[in-house]
Amino acid sequence: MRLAALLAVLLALPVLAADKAPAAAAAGKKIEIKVTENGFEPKEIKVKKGEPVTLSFLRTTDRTCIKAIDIPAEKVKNFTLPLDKAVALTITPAKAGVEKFHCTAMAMGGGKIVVSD
Ligand SMILES: [Cu+2]
Repeated sequence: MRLAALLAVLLALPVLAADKAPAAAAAGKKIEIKVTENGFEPKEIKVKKGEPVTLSFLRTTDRTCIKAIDIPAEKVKNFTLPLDKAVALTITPAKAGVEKFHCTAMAMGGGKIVVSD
């Protein structure tokens, strides 16, 4: 009896995992951030701890130094932002707090990812 129950659980597990994967992907949030002459727009975004979020960056100007960015807390370094072409980056912030993002060249731009519990 116990063995049968255990087998039933083991057989059910992959099905449960397969069920959950698409839901989790669908729940993944996407946030668009533009890089204009005013810098990052928006400068501050809000996300939840432990939830994957896709940041889509679109740089629309050559007139700032923000041509590549760093997000030190996510170990993102020199992520290149081509002109007029959106590029996506998925992160899953592990703890609540504020993660900064800025230009690679001079650590400018003052972007903030506010991570809540
Ligand atoms: Cu800069």
